[in-house]
Amino acid sequence: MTKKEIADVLAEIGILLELKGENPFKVRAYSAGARAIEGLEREEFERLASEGRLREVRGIGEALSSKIGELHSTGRLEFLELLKASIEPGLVEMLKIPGLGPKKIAALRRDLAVTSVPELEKACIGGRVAALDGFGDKTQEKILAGIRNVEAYSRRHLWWDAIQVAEPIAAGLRALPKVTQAEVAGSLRRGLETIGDLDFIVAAAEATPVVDWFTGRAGVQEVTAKGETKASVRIEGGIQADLRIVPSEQFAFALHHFTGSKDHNVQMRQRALDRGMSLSEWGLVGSAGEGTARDKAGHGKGVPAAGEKEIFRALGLAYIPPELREGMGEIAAAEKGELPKLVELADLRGAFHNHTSESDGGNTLREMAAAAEALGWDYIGIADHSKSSRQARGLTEERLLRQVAEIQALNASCQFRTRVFAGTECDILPDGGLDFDDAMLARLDYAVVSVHSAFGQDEAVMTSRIVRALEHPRTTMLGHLTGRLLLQREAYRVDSVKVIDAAIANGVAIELNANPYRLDMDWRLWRRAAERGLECSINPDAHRAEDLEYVRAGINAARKGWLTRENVVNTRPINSMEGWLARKRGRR
Ligand code: DGT
Ligand code: CA
Ligand code: CA
Ligand code: ZN
Repeated sequence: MTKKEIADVLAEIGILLELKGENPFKVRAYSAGARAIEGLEREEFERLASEGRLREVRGIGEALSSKIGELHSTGRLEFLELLKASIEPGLVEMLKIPGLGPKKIAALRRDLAVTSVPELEKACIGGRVAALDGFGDKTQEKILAGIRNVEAYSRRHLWWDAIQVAEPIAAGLRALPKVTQAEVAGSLRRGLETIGDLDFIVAAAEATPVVDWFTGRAGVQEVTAKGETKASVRIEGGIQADLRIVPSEQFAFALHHFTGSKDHNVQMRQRALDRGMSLSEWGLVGSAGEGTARDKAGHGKGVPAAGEKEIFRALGLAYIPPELREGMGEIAAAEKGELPKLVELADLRGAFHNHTSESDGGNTLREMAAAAEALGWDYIGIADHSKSSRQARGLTEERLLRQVAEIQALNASCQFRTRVFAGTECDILPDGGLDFDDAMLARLDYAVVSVHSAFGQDEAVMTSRIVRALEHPRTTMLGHLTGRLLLQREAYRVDSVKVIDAAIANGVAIELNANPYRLDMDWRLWRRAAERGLECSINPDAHRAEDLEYVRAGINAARKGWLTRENVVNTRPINSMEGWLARKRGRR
């Protein structure tokens, strides 16, 4: 297990102990231990752990060091497994409800004997939660709303999580004998930000062994349907997955049909009808009376298609990439040959919104630069939090100046091929002012400005607050426009169109925050905005070195937003990027 995984386990133990109402000192020992581990450099941790010297670290005692040792060498911990088994699963489930921490849950269990979400819901409706010490009407209302959100959200999954589950299954299907092709279709292939279920389409000469493999895999929790050529299962994380097996001559049609979207399919079918044909998951056939040959079942003879390209071509269309198949004008554009050349992962040369351990990140400046270099990036921008974001250990002017000097020294040392830009993720204060003054901002290469407080402002106030920040001459780009967390937290209320107008008018880019929970600004807004001249920066908002890979999710969303390489500023080579940043620094 890695340092980060071990720290997560310790933090989890702390939470579970607190949930059980254990002694606060014991609880604190685990959360402090987690922080102590996180604070160590990776090499240092590895050395101390393998030499059995973790006790030398402040905040790690005898009990903790032996548990960390067990985790480090075996990847398991008997203590944790016993602990989990001793807690009602309903209590752990309650942790997902916003506003409910372990301490409150322990109190609910102690005073109301509530041990599951449905029981808690009942207690809220009956007003018994509000009557408890430290709860009150407002908390009770919030819990009830939270329960309903969790229910609504638990039916869908993040694209990022779903793809990690789906890719090994698709690879496993491809590796089966007699399987010629296998793809994930559905919303996952379209790159939608959340996924209802997975849809696998397989071309195989023989279906039974494929169905057996799919339903018998380790990790299948439940087989919900099993037929000759299809099956449905529930797998790890509660994700549903559908499988369909077709003969290879039908594969392209089935893949197209089950990729969807529904709206896209409806429009494609209508187009086929308008041309005297009929399109379905089985094929594309000429209708009766057109002199087409007919098979034994009376169907017209099908148009052959080795791939989806041929299906589109047969209907007079250019190939439409799956990301665009949302029934939002892609067919008209394909007919006129006006589909955009979509931006690709390989086009990215760097990214700007990244944190280090100086604020709330998990890796040092040097580690972030090394990770960017490993990705082949020409540049990486560091944008740690600003001083008002206290919970994220935001940097004061003094600390930021020190970081700028460190970045300059690192660049001068030429240790990495990747150039580091010095920036900030500067809080937009509740009145729209920025968290740093002009003199401070002038020392930086750029400023990402973001809202991290006063989410409850009404729409007009929030909108003019953000617009004011965009009008600031030192603002380079706007971070996470709406603050939404997919499946977790609603967006704050803001007039996106007014914000986009202001960004264009002030030559400010808006980020496409590539964190899989954010993907903010939403892809649905990008096409129109980019047509009107808005520039996009695809930003991982990385808090750890491996988070830089989130740009993959960002590229997905950008493609869904019809963006080309020209629309995305961080596809620029370094010289042109420097020029673009410098505009805002009054040098040109
Ligand atoms: P999801 O799973 O909710 O994230 O969304 P999808 O798009 O993966 O939808 P799903 O799994 O229900 O079905 C996969 C594709 O199959 C869908 O995108 C289009 C096609 N499909 C399913 N039901 C219908 C339908 O009633 N009419 C049409 N035209 N296509 C359908
Ligand atoms: Ca699906
Ligand atoms: Ca499905
Ligand atoms: Zn932020």
